[in-house]
Amino acid sequence: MYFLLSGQAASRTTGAVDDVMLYITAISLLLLVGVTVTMIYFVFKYHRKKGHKPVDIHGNIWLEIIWIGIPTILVLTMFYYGYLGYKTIREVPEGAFEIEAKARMWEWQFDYENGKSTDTLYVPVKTPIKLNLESFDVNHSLYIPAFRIKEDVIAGRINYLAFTADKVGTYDIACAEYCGLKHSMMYSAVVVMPEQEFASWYEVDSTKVEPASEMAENMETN
Ligand SMILES: [Cu+2]
Repeated sequence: MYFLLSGQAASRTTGAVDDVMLYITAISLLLLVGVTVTMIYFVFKYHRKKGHKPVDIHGNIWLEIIWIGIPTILVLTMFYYGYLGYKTIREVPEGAFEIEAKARMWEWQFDYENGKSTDTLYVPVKTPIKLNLESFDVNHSLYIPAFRIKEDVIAGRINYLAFTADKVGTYDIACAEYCGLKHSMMYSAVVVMPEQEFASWYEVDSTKVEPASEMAENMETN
C-alpha cells in the first residue's frame, strides 16, 4: 500500500483507492482462511468411518438468511467505499484549475488557459485540477498510476477528470486504452510543483517564439 509505506499519499484519490483495496483484500483473506479452515475441519470430522450413518439435511431458513445477508452487506460496503473514491475524480471542486488534456496517436498535449502548451503536464501541489479530456483521433485513456486515477479519452466527446496532487514530484502518465501500434509507448509525465514555482513557470510566456525574419529586423533597428 503506497500510503502505508510513504506515510503520505501522492493524491487525494490515492488514499481513497488504497483504503478500498485494503478493505477488499482483508475481507477476501478472512473468507479464504475461514473457508479453508472449515473445509479441512470437515474433511476430518466427516471422513468415512464404520457404524456412522449419513443423514439428509433439508433447508435451514436462518442459514439461508445469513449467507445471503452477510455477503450482500459486504459487497454493498465495498461498492460504497469504491464510490467514495470514484467521487474524488468525478466531483470537481469549485475554482479548480482547468487544463485541456488532448490525446492523439501516440502522444499527449496539455493546453493551459493562458495559451501555454506542453507535452508534459505541470500542476501546482495541493490545488484541485480539472482535466478536460479530448481526443484528436481514436479512444485513449489517461492514467496516472501514482494518483490512482484513470479516465477514458473518447473520440468525439469531451470527458473530464479531477484530482488534487498532495506531494511534489514527477509521476508517470500512461495511455490505458489500446490505441494502435505505439500505444505501449504513449507515456508522458505529470510534474507536481510547489505553488510559487508553478506560478513563475506559468507566467513565463513560452508560446511566443520570434520568427527568424522578425529577429533579424529587430537586430537591424537596434
Ligand atoms: Cu492512446
